[in-house]
Amino acid sequence: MKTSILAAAFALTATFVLAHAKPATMTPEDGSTVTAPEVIAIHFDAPMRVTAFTLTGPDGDIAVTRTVGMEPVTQFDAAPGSPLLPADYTVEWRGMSQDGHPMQGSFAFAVAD
Ligand SMILES: [Cu+2]
Repeated sequence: MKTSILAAAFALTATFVLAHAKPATMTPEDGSTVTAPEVIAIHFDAPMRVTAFTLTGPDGDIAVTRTVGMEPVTQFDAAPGSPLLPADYTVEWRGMSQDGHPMQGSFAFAVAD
């Protein structure tokens, strides 16, 4: 009995220490209208291994260059392969938090005329 209580206490502590990372800010901000961004960024509150990043525009997926690989980072940047024309865009990402939890999110922005 005592052992299982200790195990439960340890599990709770571990969960607290290794809380999963989540996005703190995104650039461009979700729902914003901006001039064509040179970099799309996600700032995480703790290191995140970003396993997938997709930028979608009116004609489908747009090639981006990641400035980081698969290492866990708090600042993820990706640059569109060509200037973004005025339109609506969506970003979808997937990642692995350092506590082992898979995470995902999306946000959208518009490039103004
Ligand atoms: Cu978690």
